[in-house]
Formats: sequence, structure tokens, C-alpha cells
Amino acid sequence: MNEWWRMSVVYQIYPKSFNDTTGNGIGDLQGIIEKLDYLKELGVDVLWLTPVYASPQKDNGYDISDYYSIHEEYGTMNDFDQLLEETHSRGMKLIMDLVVNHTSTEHEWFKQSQQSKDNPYRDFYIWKDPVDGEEPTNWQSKFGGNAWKYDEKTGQYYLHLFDVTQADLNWENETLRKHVYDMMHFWFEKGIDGFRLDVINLISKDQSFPNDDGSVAPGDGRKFYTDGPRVHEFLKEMNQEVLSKYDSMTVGEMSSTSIEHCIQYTNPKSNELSMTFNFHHLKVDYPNGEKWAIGEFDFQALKQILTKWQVEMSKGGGWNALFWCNHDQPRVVTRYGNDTTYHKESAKMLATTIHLMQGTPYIYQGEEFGMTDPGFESIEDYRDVETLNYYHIMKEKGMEDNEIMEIIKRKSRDNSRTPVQWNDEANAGFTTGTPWIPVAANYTEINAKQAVADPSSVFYHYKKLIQLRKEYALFTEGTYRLLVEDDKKLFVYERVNGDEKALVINNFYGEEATFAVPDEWKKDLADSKVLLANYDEANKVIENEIKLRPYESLVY
Ligand code: TEU
Repeated sequence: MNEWWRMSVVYQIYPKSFNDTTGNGIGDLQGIIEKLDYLKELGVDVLWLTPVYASPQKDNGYDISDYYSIHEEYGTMNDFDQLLEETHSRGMKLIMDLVVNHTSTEHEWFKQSQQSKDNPYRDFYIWKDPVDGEEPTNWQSKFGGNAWKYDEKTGQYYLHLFDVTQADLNWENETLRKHVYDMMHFWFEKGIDGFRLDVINLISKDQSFPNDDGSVAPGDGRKFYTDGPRVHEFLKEMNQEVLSKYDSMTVGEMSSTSIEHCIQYTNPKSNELSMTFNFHHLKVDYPNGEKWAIGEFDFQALKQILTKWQVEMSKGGGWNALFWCNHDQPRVVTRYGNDTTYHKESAKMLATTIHLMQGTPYIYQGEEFGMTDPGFESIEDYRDVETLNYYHIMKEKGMEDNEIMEIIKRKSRDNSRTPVQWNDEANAGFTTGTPWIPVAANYTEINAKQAVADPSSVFYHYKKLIQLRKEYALFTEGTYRLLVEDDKKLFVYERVNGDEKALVINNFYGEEATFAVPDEWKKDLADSKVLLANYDEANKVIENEIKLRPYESLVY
């Protein structure tokens, strides 16, 4: 099957931090329109817009109060229609974020549901009686604290797997599902090209609502509510009722899932989704699986996990989304690279590592020119609800402020939410007003304008990677094999498709490394040219060995 999204590269836009044209310090839709030519120059095919629907913004739009209108600070429906038209006129596609595991508690459905036990909308959400005067189960919210909120008016608790202002929808309710599908049709009829589905593997809860018996290893995350009993049934129904009627792309965000489920979610024979995000490669720096703790990343685990997902998903006919960064994750050049001495080299090496694997690559705004974590020291500079919740949780545990801030500086989702650094002018050219969140201090050196003017910048490395994917079907269709798997510094893999093959060699560390060329590659390397390098002058093969410089990356 040769679906267009298998050959595409997706660019993720977090509108609030992308580009402000009104001076209110918040990014907007007109700001995105202003940058479409820049994105076309980069060469991306699809834009993924995180939620722009009406929202009280407690979770920056992942708390939706009206699926049918645009959040007023981002603009109007006319602005959206113009953005869609301008995107399409440039030959690019646009997908929206579908947040239907929960709504804001300010959504009309929830306001109705909260009125009384016999309100027609009551069963759109998950309400339970107290058990022994307490919460119905011991489930914990992903944003800290118990996942149930008591509602005095009707004497019951409602479930919120995320913030208390994000009430979980009851997907057992057929009428609710119908409302979701109608809303999806509304956006497809406007001409969008697909959806990213927010935590979509959480929508089916085990209706016995079992307590968490602690049997799941910490950090595994797979709980009683991930990949629930009817999740595949619901996605097949969604596909049948909506997705199958449009030439669309879907990517499911799968919180703590398994390869088996992701094969089922994405194998075309399943008629569910096009591809999935999983996060196992972004938990190798979670000590004992704990996000809110500091630890160096486990390089061997990183290689093994990425390799396992490459091999198994391909074997099962599944399809991966390939990514390092998004609006929930720290910036990868800080996290797994070196954002000082070897900033450019390591940013390029990381891009090469993920982009030449099998799957659909995603670039998160600013990643294309090497934006870094901002390194904010004060809690006053943070905005993220998850971060602020954990700040208070760690304070209540009696942790010292400086210890807490060291963790938050490394782990906060705000690390990827600072304004895009367009140039070296005030506020990095993001706004003429006061930005809703401070701009990272290094915007004078690291910004899009500088990158576009520098042929050796990270920007042109991403552009070249996108071109390679278009030029060689090998990167879409070829097999994947990890080489020198126990090497402590090198991540080396080969891609093979018939008589086409490529060798991708990445030094993940800031010191020299030696790659001993395997027999099957000796002749090829002698003859083949370097397809892509991240140092200006490429390295040479000497006596069947390649000496790699710090963070050096080579593709043959
Ligand atoms: O994220 C799901 C999720 O679990 C995230 O909270 C993320 O994995 C976690 O913060 C990492 O520590 C989705 C959206 O991407 C996120 O922005 C929303 O806050 C969340 O769902 C609720 O909608």
C-alpha cells in the first residue's frame, strides 16, 4: 500500500508559541500563515496543529470547551479557513489535534452532566459513587494526585486522568461516540487532511474499575486504563464511521502502550489508524521509570528500544511515527545531545539517527534549527499545569527548592514551549508584546534567520534529510538492521531495499569513536560516496576503520 503519509515528513506547530501577529504575546493563526513559505522552504509535507479549539487554556488547548470554534486568542474560523487554503495552495497538508479522551469541565456537555444524575448528558462522563466514603478507586492522575474529583451537587466523583479541569468522556456511551464522529466530519468537510489523536489508547476503561494493585512496574505506565478492552473496537468504528470516507492520515498518541497493540492499531488490515507515537525511547532517562528525577540516558536501552520497534513493527505490518521532540518533551539536543560545544554537530547527528529509520518523521517547531531547553531557574518562569502540579507535590514532600528546580529544569514540558526564536531582535521576533512565557536567552545566537543564512546550519541538514527521504524509496520501504549493537558510543544501522542500501553511523558522544567496517560493507564503503555528513569535511575510511569525531554522523 503506497499511502501518501508513508513518504511524508510532518512539522508540529504549537500555536501558542509559534508566532504572534497581534502583540498580545500569544501565537496565532495569522502568525502561522506568515511562516508557511519558511516551512515550504524546509520541505515538510504535513503540518500538525496542536489544539486551536475554544479552551480555557488550563492545559494550553488540551482542555476543549467547544470543538466547533477557534480559541479567540488564536483568531477566528475565517483565519483557520485562510490557513487551510494557504497551506494547501503550497502543496502541503494540515492535520488537527483530536482530543476526545476528555473535555474541559467548561464544555457545555460537562456543565449539563454536572446538573443532575438524570441529566441527558450525565452519562457522557464517568461518574461513580464514593466507596467507603472515599474515591471510587486509587487511580492517580498523570498530573499528580487522585484521578477522581468529588462533586458536592450530586454526591458523586468524576474521573479525570489528567487535570481536574479535564473530565474523561465515557466512550461506552454510543450517543457520545456519535457526537465525536459528527464533529470529525465537520472538520473533514472543511478540508483538513487528518488528525493526531490525543491519548487515544485511554478511551476504553475496564468497566469493573479495578484498583491499581501496584503490579505494573513503576514507569511502565501501562495501567488498567491503557489499551483498554474496547479500544480497538472503538477505533474500528471511528474508521468505519469517519476516517474511511476521506483520503486521510491519522496518528495515535499511545501513552504507555505495547508493540503488539501498535501493530494492531496501524496494520492496514486492522482498519484503525495510519501510525502511532510511542514513548518508550523517551523514558531511557527516567531513573527507575520515574520522570521527575534526574539521570543520564541509557544509550544501550535507547538503541535496543528503537531497534525493537523498527524490526517488530515492520514484521507486523505496522507503521511508526519517528520523533525525538514534541510539546510534552524536553528539546532533544539538550536531552540526548550537547547544546553547547557540539550544538550543531549533535543536533544534526540526532536528526540523522531518527529520520533515516522506517516510519514517518516528525519535526517539532524550532527543532529544525536546534532550539535548546531554556534552562529556567525560577518556578516563576514556568506555565505548564503538569510542571506546576509536580512543583507543589515535591514541595509537600519536603524537597528543597533548588533540588526541585534542578529536576524541573530538566523535565518540564515548558522546555519545548518557549517562543520560536525567529531572529535576534526583541523577543526573538515572536511578538511585539510580552510573551506568555519567556524566550530562551540564547535566541540571539540560535534563531531561524541565522540558520537560513548559514548553509552549514542545522536547518539545511533537516532539509537534506527530507530530500533524501523523497529521493530514495529505501528509507521508506527498506529493512533495518542494527550493527555493532554493543558499542558504547556508536548507533549504527543499515537500511536495505533490493540492491539499494545505506549505512547510517552516529557517534552519540563527545569523544572520538572507531567504527570497524564489517566485511559486508568493506567493498561498498571503498566505492560509495558519503550521502550525508554533519562535519564540513567528511571522514575517510582508513584500513577498513572509520575514526569518528565527537557527535560525528555519516551516511553512506
Ligand atoms: O499527552 C499525554 C501525556 O501523557 C502527556 O502528559 C505526556 O506524555 C506527559 O506529560 C509526559 O510526562 C497528551 C498531550 O500531548 C498533552 O499535551 C496533554 O497535556 C495530555 O495529553 C492531556 O490532553
